[in-house]
Amino acid sequence: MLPRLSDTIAAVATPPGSGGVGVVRLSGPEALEIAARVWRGHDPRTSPGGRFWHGWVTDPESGDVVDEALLLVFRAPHSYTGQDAVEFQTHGSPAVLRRVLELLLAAGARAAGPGEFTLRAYLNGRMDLAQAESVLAVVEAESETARRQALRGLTRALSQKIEGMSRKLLDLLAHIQALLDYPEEGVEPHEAERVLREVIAEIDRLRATARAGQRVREGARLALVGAPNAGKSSLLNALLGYERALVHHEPGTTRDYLEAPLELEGVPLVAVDTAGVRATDDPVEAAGVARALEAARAADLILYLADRSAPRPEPPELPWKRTLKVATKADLPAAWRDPEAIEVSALTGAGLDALRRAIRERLLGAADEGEVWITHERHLEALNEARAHLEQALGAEDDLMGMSVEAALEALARITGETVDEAVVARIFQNFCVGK
Ligand SMILES: Nc1nc2c(ncn2[C@@H]2O[C@H](COP(=O)(O)OP(=O)(O)OP(=O)(O)O)[C@@H](O)[C@H]2O)c(=O)[nH]1
Ligand SMILES: [Mg+2]
Repeated sequence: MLPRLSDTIAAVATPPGSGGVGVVRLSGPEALEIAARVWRGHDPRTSPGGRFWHGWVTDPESGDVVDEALLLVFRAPHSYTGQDAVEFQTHGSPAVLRRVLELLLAAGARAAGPGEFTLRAYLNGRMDLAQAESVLAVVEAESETARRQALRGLTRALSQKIEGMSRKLLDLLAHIQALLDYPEEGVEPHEAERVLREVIAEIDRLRATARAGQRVREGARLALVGAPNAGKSSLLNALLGYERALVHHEPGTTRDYLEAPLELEGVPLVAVDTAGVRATDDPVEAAGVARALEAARAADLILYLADRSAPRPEPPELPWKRTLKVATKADLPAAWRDPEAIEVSALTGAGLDALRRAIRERLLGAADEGEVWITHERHLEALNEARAHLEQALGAEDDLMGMSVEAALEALARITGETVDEAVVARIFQNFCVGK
């Protein structure tokens, strides 16, 4: 069940903690009325939309001033939610924000649930469902690439693609219908197969970006493994740009694994430095080696490092499909070469850019930055389903083809939220923060 639109809801929109400014939002039919009760300054009820006023948030019971503030007035439908709405900009103190919210609740507002403002925007037709999901993605974007992709969603780039495909399928459907309804009228045989294949190809282009989309949104784990002294900790530090891990010429320096967050070419990563892998009788070192191999198994991508200036070691068992080979200490004379390995020197920085690019390419595939990426599992599922129906439509009799095309249209429309059930909508908005 979705929450009621007729309540006036309030929430602190800025993150917990202190900041220069804090924002409390209010949206609903009573927004201006409730705001007026706690405001000393220009009466919001007589204010046009799109204006802001200076004044004081005031406790109506005691007359005490809570804070000096700005009040922003939005009038339906020209607001984020499409309803009458008010925003208070106060000083960004947790004590002030809590108090302002308390006063608004006492004055008749209800505490907003997660994502309820954006939910209202969606239900009021201010944005479609894919856009609403992009709002969350923008808020959560941790890297430049993630931000750019989320913004594409916000500006309806994905929605427009979906609508473009849907239009082609609707035309096809109309044609099939005409053939079925007026067989004697000599309706031209349609080019169903061409249209179906065209839309399938468009869907496949989008599906190919899904891995990249998920990676930039959720990040990936990168494990550095190799023999002791291979230069794992040195490479981690070089990628990070600061001395995070202990480096020493003694083999066996890193005993436990350590994790460090890192943004690499627009991809948010957690880099994991591990103990050097070798056979050992030392129980503590053996436990470290076991953890190293565990970290490798859990990683989305493994860097297997081997010292190029020393005899080549026997590699451990690794999932080679998700492993990049790295030859380290490239500033020293080479004892061996491997054309498959990326040569780097943590000391001079040589080869690091090539390594970064290779990591990015392995994690994101060939997805083009200029394209719309699929960033949500939900969208991918809908595309997969639409594709399956279109495959069925290929070569089917007209009436069956029509049914399959209709089913594909229904699946596509779920992405923008034209056909989607309430439970799904409720689940999507549960992931939002309160105040958005
Ligand atoms: N010349 C040169 N020396 C390097 C380079 N990278 C690492 N070293 C040296 O190699 C030694 C081992 O480096 P570490 O980064 O501690 O190696 P590790 O793989 O983390 O070693 P463990 O933690 O013992 O498994 C240190 O003396 C480093 O200074 C490099 O690119 N060039
Ligand atoms: Mg180390």
